[in-house]
Amino acid sequence: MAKKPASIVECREDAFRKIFKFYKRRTPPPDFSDVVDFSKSTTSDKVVPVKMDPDAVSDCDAARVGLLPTRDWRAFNLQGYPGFIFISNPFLRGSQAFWVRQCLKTYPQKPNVCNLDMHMSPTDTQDIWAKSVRNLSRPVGKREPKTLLERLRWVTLGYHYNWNSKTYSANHYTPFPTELRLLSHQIAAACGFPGFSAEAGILNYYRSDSSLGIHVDESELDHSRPLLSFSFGQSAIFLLGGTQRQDPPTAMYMHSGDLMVMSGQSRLLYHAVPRIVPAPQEVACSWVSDQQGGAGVEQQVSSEDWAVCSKYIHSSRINVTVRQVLGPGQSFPETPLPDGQQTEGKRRRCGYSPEHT
Ligand SMILES: O=C(O)CCC(=O)C(=O)O
Ligand SMILES: [Mn+2]
Repeated sequence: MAKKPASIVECREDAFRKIFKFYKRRTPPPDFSDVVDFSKSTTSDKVVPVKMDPDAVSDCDAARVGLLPTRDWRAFNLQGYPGFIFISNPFLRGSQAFWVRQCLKTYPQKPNVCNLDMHMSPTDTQDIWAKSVRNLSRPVGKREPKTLLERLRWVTLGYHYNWNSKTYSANHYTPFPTELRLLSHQIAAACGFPGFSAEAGILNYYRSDSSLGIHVDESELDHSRPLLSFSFGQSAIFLLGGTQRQDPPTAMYMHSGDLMVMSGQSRLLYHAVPRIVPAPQEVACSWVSDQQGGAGVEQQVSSEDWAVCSKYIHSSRINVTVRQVLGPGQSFPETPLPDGQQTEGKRRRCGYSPEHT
């Protein structure tokens, strides 16, 4: 067969990056009309409604972690992406406040690990929330330099992801947060993965100008388990591609409260976040009352804490991914690779934690 001219090969190789750059572009702003929006009652033939297993999670267990009964979830498959499930905000009204508070106040605390630990002493990163709140209440204009909360980019939980070697290891583990484990367990069970065990978490904190580069999540040792992703705050354009960089991705909105489950053939697909976009008005308006009125998890959030959280999510986005690292009975390889070294297969993540333009 005749060899393709270099320009055509390059063009095919660039398919994901081209679309990534298209959505990242500031001037002129891109046309968003092709972006799938699962929050709208869409009739697109790409979007296929799917029913959750009604018996997998009791209404009481769901409510305990702030979820609607599974029969009321609006869940979808996407044509061409077997194993990909999108659940459009299955949270009870008001319960996102609890999860946002956990992501901003609780999970950045020790013994969890965050980006600030890379260049600050443990004492300086000891109580990110308290140190930031103190500064946030200063008069506007006298708030330089940025608070630690504003400088937070990522937090890792459970088996702490090593960004250099792109691996997890047995000797860098701290207990995975119980309530997030429970939430993940229930979502996975409803999607047909009753044995899911939340072992590692990566939280990404995005400002309005942040993006997340094209990558595949393949560092987990068992890929037969789903990867769960939760979003809070501002919306994102999420790109879901194929197994090759030259496969053009599908663009979709991820709004506050939305969940994604990447499993089966979709577990190892290229994906990226080229852009953060303002939350639709009805979503942002619902946060105003998020801390009031209910009888569930949001009641654990004080109005002082909610004032800080609500201010934060009005300009930022938080994404939480939860992963099972090991299969049943599996253990880490005896001799982990030295720090900074990686295998060929692990090299596909680039620009992994949020970047800012
Ligand atoms: O922010 C997102 O929606 C994606 C995050 C992600 O892909 C990751 O943490 O691996
Ligand atoms: Mn990812």
